[in-house]
Amino acid sequence: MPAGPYGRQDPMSSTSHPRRRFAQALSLGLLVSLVTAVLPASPALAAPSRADLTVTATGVAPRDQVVDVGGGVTVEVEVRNIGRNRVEDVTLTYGLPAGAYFTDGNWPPEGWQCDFVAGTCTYGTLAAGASAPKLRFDFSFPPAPAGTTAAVTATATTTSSELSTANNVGEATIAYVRGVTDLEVTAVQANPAEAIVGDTVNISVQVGNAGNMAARDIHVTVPLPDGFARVGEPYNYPWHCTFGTDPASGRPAWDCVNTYIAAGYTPDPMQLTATVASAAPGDIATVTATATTTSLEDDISDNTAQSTVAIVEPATVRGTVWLDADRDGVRDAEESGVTNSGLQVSVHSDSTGHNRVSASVNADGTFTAQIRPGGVVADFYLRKPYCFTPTADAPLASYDNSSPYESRAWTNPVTVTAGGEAVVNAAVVTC
Ligand SMILES: [Ca+2]
Ligand SMILES: [Ca+2]
Ligand SMILES: [Ca+2]
Repeated sequence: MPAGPYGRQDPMSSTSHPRRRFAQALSLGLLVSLVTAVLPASPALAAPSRADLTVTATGVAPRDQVVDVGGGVTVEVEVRNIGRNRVEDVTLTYGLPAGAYFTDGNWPPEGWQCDFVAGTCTYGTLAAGASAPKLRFDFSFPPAPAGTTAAVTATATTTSSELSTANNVGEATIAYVRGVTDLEVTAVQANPAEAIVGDTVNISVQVGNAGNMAARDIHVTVPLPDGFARVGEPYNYPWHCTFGTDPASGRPAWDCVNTYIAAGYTPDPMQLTATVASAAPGDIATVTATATTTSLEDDISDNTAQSTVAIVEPATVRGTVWLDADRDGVRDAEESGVTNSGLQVSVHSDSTGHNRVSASVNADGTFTAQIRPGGVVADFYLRKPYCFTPTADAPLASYDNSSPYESRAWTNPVTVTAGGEAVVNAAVVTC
């Protein structure tokens, strides 16, 4: 088999003969010089070493779409130098549809300086192969029919010589879609869910906008439940709640207003308070909230939600604050309730400390209170010279006799059921 530069070499014989090796070396040298002679004509090396900016512009989902009534758009632009030389003094000029503008709050990334009124940004030197920090800006687009498109363009220029300027424009296409709001009453809560006559009920209503378009002039109507009396409207920002007559039903109702809820946003809930005035145990009071907007809305099936309050019989807490006259820690037959002590008793919810009711205190040291069923604690106040003392009959949770004028005590929690009764006592000695 012949060996040579144009033939297939036998690996066993290619270097075995000095003359053949010499011939190979000659041929190889010839080939190298041929290749060298041909190379300058190849396109890759024919290119002069110049800079070359490229620009890409991309709409950032979901703000690469805009609703037909007009709205917000976000576009990201990247400027890159794909050339072999650095570029200097890069200027990027934005092109926006008529009526579109940079919204407030845009800020150029590091290294860029922008004039958002003129729609231009500048950057210093960009090395060969380097990308400038991406520019991500928000725009407001004017109304246009759904199905149409509009574009944000960004065009780069430089004082440096460029290989091509055909790739210096980036364009982000923005699609117009139909805009629709979708208010949702996401929560109606009434606390407590079981109440007695006289209780304060806290009503909380949360309304959000699940649509793709901002909702305007939102009203939430909450009729006063039957048997309830309005107390007030605590701090409700961003809602503004008033109480009056609902024009639609002629019934007393709250009307809570919010001028604007952005697409996809759920503001803080509104809080309303009422007392159970004239209901009877066994009644179920219904709290209903209904949301409306003047903006376009297709689905109003989720614009109403309800909660209920069950009116239950109160529980009774009663007892005696008795004087342990012989100080033996036992309530003896002749030891009666303390008198002329200025005794005050209140009963409140164990878990929250709220829902406090004052007990009726009798001259003989007995008392009684009616309260919402659940875990409750009684606390006592009386004047000196009486001091509280824990006994087997009255195992206090804590007491404080330190004041020269008064003494205070708190019972352990007891649980009372609707219509049920619990007895809690306290013992005092003269001190
Ligand atoms: Ca270019
Ligand atoms: Ca809805
Ligand atoms: Ca005693």
